[in-house]
Amino acid sequence: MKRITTLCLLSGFLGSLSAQEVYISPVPQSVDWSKEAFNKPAAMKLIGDSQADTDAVDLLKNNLEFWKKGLKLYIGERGDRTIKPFEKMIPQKKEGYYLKIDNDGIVVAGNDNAGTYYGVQTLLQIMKNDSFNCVSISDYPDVEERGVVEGFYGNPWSHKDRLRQFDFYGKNKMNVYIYGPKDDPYHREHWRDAYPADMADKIRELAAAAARNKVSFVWAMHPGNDIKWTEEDRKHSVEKLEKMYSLGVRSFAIFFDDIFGKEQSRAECQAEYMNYLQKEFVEKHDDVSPLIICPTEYNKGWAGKTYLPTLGDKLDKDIHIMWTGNTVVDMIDKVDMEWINGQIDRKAYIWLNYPVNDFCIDHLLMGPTYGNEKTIAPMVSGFVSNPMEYAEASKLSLYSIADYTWNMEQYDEYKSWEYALGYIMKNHKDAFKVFCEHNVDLGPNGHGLRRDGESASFRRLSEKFEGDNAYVYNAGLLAQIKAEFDKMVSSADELLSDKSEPELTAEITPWVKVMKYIGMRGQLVVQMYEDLELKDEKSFISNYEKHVSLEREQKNVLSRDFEGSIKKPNPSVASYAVSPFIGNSMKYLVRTYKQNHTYRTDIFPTEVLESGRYYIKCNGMWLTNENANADRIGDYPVWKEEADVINPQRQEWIVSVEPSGRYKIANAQDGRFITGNGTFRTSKEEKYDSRKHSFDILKADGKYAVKTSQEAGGYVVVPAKSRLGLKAVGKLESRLYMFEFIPTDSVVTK
Ligand code: 14T
Repeated sequence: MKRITTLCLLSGFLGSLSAQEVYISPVPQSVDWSKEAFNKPAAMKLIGDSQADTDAVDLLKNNLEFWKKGLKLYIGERGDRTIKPFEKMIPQKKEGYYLKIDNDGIVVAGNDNAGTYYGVQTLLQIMKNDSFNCVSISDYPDVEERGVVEGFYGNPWSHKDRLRQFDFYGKNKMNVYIYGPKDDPYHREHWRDAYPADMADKIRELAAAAARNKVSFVWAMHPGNDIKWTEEDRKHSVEKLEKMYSLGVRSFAIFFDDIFGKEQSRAECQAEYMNYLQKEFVEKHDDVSPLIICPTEYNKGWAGKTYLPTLGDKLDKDIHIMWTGNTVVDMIDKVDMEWINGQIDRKAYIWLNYPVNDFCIDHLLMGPTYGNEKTIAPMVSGFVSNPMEYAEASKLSLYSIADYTWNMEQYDEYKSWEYALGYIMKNHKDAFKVFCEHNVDLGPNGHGLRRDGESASFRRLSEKFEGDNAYVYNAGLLAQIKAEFDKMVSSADELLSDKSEPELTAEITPWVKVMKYIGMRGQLVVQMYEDLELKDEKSFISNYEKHVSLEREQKNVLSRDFEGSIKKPNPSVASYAVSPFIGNSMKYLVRTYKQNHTYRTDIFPTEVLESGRYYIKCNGMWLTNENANADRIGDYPVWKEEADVINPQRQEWIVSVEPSGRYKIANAQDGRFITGNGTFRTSKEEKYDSRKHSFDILKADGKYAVKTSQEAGGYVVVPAKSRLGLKAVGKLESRLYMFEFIPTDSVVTK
């Protein structure tokens, strides 16, 4: 009874299901619910299990109990005796299946082995519910290869992450996982070398686990940085692939991305090399799948006139070619597909750079997965998503990618997102939804992709308050705004206490904490509006001080703060609407307070530059922490011509004003501070010492001059050739030493 109520509520909310229908994801091609209720039997009897796909049978037996007598469950694939009577019901499609559940019996009939397996997955989804109606389903995928490419820069997924992913792919009917983490040395930097024994064992285990879930484990090699087009390196390549074959890998990809301009990026050479691998490796085995190549010119923005047509022409027609769209990070439409398929004389294999966040690592991408056109299924040979280094959090979007690639035309991004929320955080769906709504947009980033709808309910209120209302006290509106902050705090508390999804909770905790800090800061802001209205100076000042300390604590929260971590971001949550509201409000509040009161106005800093995160530029160059590693000694910041798209944090500097009014400048990626010598610290023992390591910052014409402290000599910091130099004051032309400090959240490069 209780169950039925929940179902009713759910269906009322989503507006489409009646009480006896069950939501199935990916949404099947054709579902026919009858009016008749299915009476869950006391016992079931399994028929056909000796001939049917063994993974499907194992899955079934691990989840349901079978007896010598009971309602009959027939299982098998086309050609099996057991399901002969139902054969004409099976869709003639790869990985298709027919599923019937009624009071005469249950039938799971696959068009092939994977079909039977997916039929069982659907059956299990339905059987999780206590009551539902009889149903028959005819189903198959729209896209042949559906899944994930672990292809990001940063901390690779853990072994456990990957095993948990494969289980998730099986349940959501994704069938490919391409292994290509940029920071696995045996994938890229030392591609020629074999994996050491312990890592090899793990790969073997992964390939087997993937297979059990009907996922093909594709191992990718990235030789492009240093491969020579010689017989010797061709042999090295085949040897490495054979080694991987011996670990149970049966599918392979070769990546030539991000080697633009190198000798290794020539289409003729790549094609010849790939065809060699096809002949000397793939065709030497009878169980290796077609190769996949990620080309160097993998998006339209980078495509010249000849590279892609050359690949299209010369590459063996069996080889798949990957493609990210019009730009590196882009959603895919039909016109794009027509263009690329014409270039490469085959159907492109889509590498979707979403929800990958290696270029905006302080953001989690938890919004609906939207923007890919729903008619491109017949034009792609595969569709894989490059996810976040946060494996569990990525499942939110991957759930929708699975749904989209299985049944494109019926894909509904918002409905799919709603169900995904409940799927990955069952016990705290509402709190999790609040969290996800505040983690949608990427913020300004080098690739230009933005996502709509972040903090939507908050924004409706804040826009009113900041717009028409011009920050003027408005009790009703402020009460509504406060309720939004309260929701952030209470949802954060609920998620922080979660025990049911420890893996997901571990990943998102730093973000959840930041959401809580922002919520609490917002509550203080609302109180300060009231204090100002009531002219309660004491309360205003005390709330102001609380806010300052919360803000400081928030900036100390780090994600991935473990030894050897490649990136340690300070989470950015609700950066689109909520944080700007708080910042603008604080400015308004302090300014207004100062105009009308004198009590303790000395506590407000007169900052030349506000504490925050900045890019530091001079003469068009970016100050960069080249060798990011908090333990390294002897490094110094250097000037780079380009914005770093892969590791933007290397060019991000945390500038904080000290009680002295001087500034500490530290790198955002590894926390190393700049000393009074213009270098990073010069010995392990050297600790941050404000007297020697902080700087005076002076402002003129929108630019800044930076001076070392008196204790450090009172020099002017200058942009020496490739690093920071020091000059005595007075001998300089001012334009040489004027730096730009650009707040990182205001940079739009597109
Ligand atoms: F192979 C490609 F399809 C691809 O997307 N390569 C990388 C990928 O590993 C990375 O995760 C993704 C998002 O950052 O973008 C590509 O990496 C880039 C892209 C750039 F524009 C690296 C440097 C760039 F300048």
